[in-house]
Amino acid sequence: MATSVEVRNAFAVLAVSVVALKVLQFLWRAVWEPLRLRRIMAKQGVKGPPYRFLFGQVIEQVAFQDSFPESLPLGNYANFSPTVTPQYALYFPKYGKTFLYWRGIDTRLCVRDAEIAKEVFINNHKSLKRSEVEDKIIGQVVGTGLLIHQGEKWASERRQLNPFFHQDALKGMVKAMEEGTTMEIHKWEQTVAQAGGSAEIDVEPDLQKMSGRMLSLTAFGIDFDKGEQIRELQAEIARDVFLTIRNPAYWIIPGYRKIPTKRNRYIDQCLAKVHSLLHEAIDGRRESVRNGEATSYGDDLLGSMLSAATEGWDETAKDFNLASVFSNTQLMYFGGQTTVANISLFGMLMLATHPEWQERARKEVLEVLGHQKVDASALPRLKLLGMIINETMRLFPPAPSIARETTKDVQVKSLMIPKGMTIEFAMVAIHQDKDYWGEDVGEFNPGRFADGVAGACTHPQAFSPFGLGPKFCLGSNFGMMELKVVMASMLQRFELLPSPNYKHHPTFTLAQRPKFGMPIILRAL
Ligand code: HEM
Ligand SMILES: *[C@@H]1O[C@H](CO)[C@@H](O)[C@H](O)[C@H]1NC(C)=O
Ligand SMILES: CC(=O)N[C@H]1CO[C@H](CO)[C@@H](O)[C@@H]1O
Repeated sequence: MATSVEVRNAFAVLAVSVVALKVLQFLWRAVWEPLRLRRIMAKQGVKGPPYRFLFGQVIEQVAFQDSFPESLPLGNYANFSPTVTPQYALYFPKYGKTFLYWRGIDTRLCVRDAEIAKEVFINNHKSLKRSEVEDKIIGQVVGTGLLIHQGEKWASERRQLNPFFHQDALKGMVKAMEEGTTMEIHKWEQTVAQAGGSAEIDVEPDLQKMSGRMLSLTAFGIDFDKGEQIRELQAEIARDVFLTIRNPAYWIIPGYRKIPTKRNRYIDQCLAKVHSLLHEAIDGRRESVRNGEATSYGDDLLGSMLSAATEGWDETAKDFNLASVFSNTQLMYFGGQTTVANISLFGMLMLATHPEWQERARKEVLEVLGHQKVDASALPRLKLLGMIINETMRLFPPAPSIARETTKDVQVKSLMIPKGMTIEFAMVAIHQDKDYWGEDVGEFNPGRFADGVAGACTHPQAFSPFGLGPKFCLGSNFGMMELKVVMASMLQRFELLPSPNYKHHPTFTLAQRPKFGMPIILRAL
């Protein structure tokens, strides 16, 4: 019979072994793997800064990012956006079209070559998975919808969601989009009128609200006030999550987000509120159909999803159930709101600083619409506006990069990318590469899109604001429509002038944004 001492000793040995195993595993991931991947890439001529234990280049990048003055010059946009993607400005000029760097212990191959990007993200997409490091960050804000899923679950959700984003389904939403713009536009009209015809307004908070309201009205319909609250909470969460990952502790303490620091607790509180608002909206609609108050779930996005969903809340089940409605509403809310807000924001800046394009765009809007409300049939005829939006997304793509991890070795022409590598598609850097765009790559010139994307650049993947491969943005048409509605409504009413108080300093939290807001002078027409 074992004595209690023997039992205790056995436990001690077991505990020590478990700890030792964990330590070894960690060292393997934090030392062996980075150096192994570095060696394989170095042999193939891919270079980069040296691996720094645990932190990689995080500290260097944050310091570089913080070294820039508050206000950067406007005009040359082919500078690898150093305040947004410091890694590109630091290493592309030094190492060429591909380089290796570390985000914490995560080894990343940065690619500014559209052909390699096509081979990897489109032709070899089956050998990729989403980056766990990245999903741990972004998943806190967007939840677990389509964006995060892969494999069969992704394919079945994507099939279910696709019909809601077909051109025909979207046409019915233009009216709600237009309604979403009216509140801020009226506010601006009043402010401008009271100030005697022209006024300086920080349009950032207003465009955020406008974009949120457009989505609330199309997606949430009758519950649009819940949508508003969700938008505000998600913005808070995004800000705090991104402050968290600037802290080196995040990168070395496993489970850092579970430590009850003030900020961690705040993020959790906001998340809990988002969840309860989503539950209220979903339960509310189901309740009113069940008790006969309503005959259907409604024809907005939430209603359409609810009609298609099966009962049950199983996130892992293959079918499109209530958990899928929940998570995809949370995802679209964030994915659809900040992107559109941020593009319209930089679009306004570009129009204010390029009066010749502003004039031409206004002329087109007035020819197509006069002073009528924007409607679905007018949108395809706003061609110049489409070019201006594309040129804005080229220079200020809300998602400046897209990352995936290889699940097996991938051979791309003469380059062998080993399993376990994170591949970072350097979208904003490819958008700024003169090899694809020509000598005027640093200028804002919507004219380059006169013959569409094919006429603007020399490689189809050199312009990828909506991503590339099967996970291409589901809401790209939806977003383009919203952007046209916003820009057209604005151009009908105001002349935009640059403000001397604007400080150009784009940053990245989960999408590009101006660090110090976006004051623009609006003058009534
Ligand atoms: C107009 C601005 C927008 C831009 C620039 C944009 C950009 C992107 C990008 C780059 C991706 C791919 C991410 C990746 O591969 O990791 C993506 C995915 C996605 N976007 Fe958008 N987006 C926009 C608007 C919208 C809107 C308005 C919605 C919905 C209402 C939306 C919903 C989605 C969804 C659901 C996915 C995931 C697709 C999948 O994984 O299959 N987006 N978006
Ligand atoms: C703008 O970009 C989108 C997405 O890549 C494309 O479908 C559209 O044709 C482009 N429009 C113009 C005018 O270039
Ligand atoms: C105007 C606007 O909505 N800007 C947003 C851009 O994206 C960041 C983060 O995703 C938001 O915090 C900004 O509010």
